[in-house]
Amino acid sequence: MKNPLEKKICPYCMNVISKKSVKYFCDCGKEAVRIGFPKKLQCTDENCTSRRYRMTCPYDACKSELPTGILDYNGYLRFSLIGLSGAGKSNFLTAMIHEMRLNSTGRWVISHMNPDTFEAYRRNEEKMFTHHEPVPATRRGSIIPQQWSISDTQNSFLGKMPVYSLTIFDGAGEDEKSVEPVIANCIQGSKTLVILFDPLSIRQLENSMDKNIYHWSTSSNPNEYPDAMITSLTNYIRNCLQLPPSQKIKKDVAVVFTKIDTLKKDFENSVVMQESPHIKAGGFVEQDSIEVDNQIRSWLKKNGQDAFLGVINKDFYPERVRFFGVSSIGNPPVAERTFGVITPHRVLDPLMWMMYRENIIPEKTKQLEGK
Ligand SMILES: Nc1nc2c(ncn2[C@@H]2O[C@H](COP(=O)(O)OP(=O)(O)OP(=O)(O)O)[C@@H](O)[C@H]2O)c(=O)[nH]1
Ligand SMILES: [Mg+2]
Ligand SMILES: [Zn+2]
Ligand SMILES: [Zn+2]
Repeated sequence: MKNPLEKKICPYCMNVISKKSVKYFCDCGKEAVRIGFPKKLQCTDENCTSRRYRMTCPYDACKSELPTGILDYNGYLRFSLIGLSGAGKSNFLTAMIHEMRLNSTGRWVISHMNPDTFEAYRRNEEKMFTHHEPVPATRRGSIIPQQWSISDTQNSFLGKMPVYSLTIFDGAGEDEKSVEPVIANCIQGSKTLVILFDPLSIRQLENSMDKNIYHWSTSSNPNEYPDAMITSLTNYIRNCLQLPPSQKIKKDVAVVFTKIDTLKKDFENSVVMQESPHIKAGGFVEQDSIEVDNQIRSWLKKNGQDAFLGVINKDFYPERVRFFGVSSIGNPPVAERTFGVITPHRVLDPLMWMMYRENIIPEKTKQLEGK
């Protein structure tokens, strides 16, 4: 269970907020104050009859409306999806929320905290799961952090159901040159950085794979130097954190290989291609996750990408890094911009790892088939 005394943070500017510091505004636009016993909100205009109030961030540069209940959550998970354009961030996020909503065996209930979050998700979900098309590329300037809450319906803390706040930031493909303040804030405030990497961006794979599948799965050009791509990303993170090159980045890092469906030939029946065990086990199966981590690292080495691992080791603390393999659609696309049946594969693994690291879910051992 999480520490209920954990600092509360504004999900937009990432500054610390508290019950005392937040501001309230009445529907009429005037400030509202908490008075009486028990404390009740009241408009500062004595003649106002409105009874609807908004809670806002106290920082002048932010003043964003805060999701109701933000001060009462049991824990906060905040992560940013970072990756070059076309890495698969938005399809991954959509599949992840979709799986949490529909396939988490009823234990976890995920709810949006504001209408914008749900609308952003709904649009992408419809594209992917109804029309079987990839979600559109994310536009710069249109980025909002998504605010979700996760309720653990099978647990209780002092008689209450634990609820965790989940702030997710899905940016437009990162490039080193420009760092927008909203992105820098989100990266600074993230506990975990989720670096998404498209294995198809490794040039040599282009020739070892079905040409159609390759082209239907990539929207960017392959690259001779995947390690340099990772360096661009870590430089970008450093810029956001204003961190000199001599210091490692002090964050948990999930390095997520996307589009793993296109590598079935390479991974065959290995663990990464098998169904994820975590949700079924009701916790985090550390052993499974370590096996997946090893398999992805070995695959990189086999494909001559030791330098990739070198950059990760140099820029992050090795004990805070975990590799994952996911497929947001489960199978390669069947035509240009067309998905077939969508069966997301292991898309909840990185989130479950974060929940495990935050003591929200326990460690479980691997269950044998049929048990
Ligand atoms: N085979 C396969 N292709 C995928 C998968 N996920 C995404 N793709 C392909 O990758 C393309 C880019 O995916 P996006 O999720 O839009 O990538 P992004 O990182 O959000 O890109 P930007 O918004 O431009 O930063 C999609 O148009 C799909 O063609 C997957 O799981 N498998
Ligand atoms: Mg995107
Ligand atoms: Zn704020
Ligand atoms: Zn009023």
